[in-house]
Amino acid sequence: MRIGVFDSGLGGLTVVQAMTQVIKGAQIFYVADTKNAPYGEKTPEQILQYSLNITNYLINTHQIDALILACNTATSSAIQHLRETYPSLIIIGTEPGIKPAIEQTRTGKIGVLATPATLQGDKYKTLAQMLSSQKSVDIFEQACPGLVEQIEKGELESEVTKGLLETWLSPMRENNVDTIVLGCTHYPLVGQSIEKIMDCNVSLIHTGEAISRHLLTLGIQKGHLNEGDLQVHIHTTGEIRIEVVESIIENYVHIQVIEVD
Ligand code: DGN
Repeated sequence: MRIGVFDSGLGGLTVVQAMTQVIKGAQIFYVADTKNAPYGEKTPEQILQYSLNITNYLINTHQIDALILACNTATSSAIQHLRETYPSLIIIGTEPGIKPAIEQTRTGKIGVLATPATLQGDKYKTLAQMLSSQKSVDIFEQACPGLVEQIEKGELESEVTKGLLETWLSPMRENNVDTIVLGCTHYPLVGQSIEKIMDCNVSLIHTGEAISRHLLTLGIQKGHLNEGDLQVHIHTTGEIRIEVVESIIENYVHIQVIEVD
């Protein structure tokens, strides 16, 4: 199976990392669109155009059978259009895991951390409204502008990053939030800092595992998976921090700079 995965930068590698735990016999072609990162402050039209350019590249150059939008922001702006444009491609997006958070909270208070674009998107608002009307929970939403940039710079544990997280998380800590949805695929990379600030009284929900299981089911149904090795090829449209890549993925074939537009 040939699987294309993309994100604005390195965050989607947290999804690839989860995929490496369950998928075998496949080639993963990852695109980090660092030239256009961050997506969180771009318009939906711009994000759709970047997503189309990357998808065309992955189809034409790597003949992919499946596409994973390892980015909440791109999913909310582009997945519908991509599904209409490429009906024969398996397409899986990333959505904040509000449903599992609502199912597992004990205090009835959950937090959602995401980019401004994800929280403002209709897809997120509809999902949050629908789920919170089914079970009475308080949702503490927090947009985190600038956090993706800090992570891309490799500043996972810097004072600035910790300071931003302290500010954003303090209302959640004061209000007994016990489950936090990581609504951006970059945020698992600062998961340990989040746990520390919340005094370890919190469960973090990220979507890499659910996406991998879904892909495994679809890949098996379509007969695309075999028993061989899994290889990860990393492509980037701009600068990339190799030390951050290597802190997420231990074995990859290469890192290659590409142009997609
Ligand atoms: N990893 C992307 C997401 O899940 O939304 C980050 C988007 C961005 O570039 N801000």
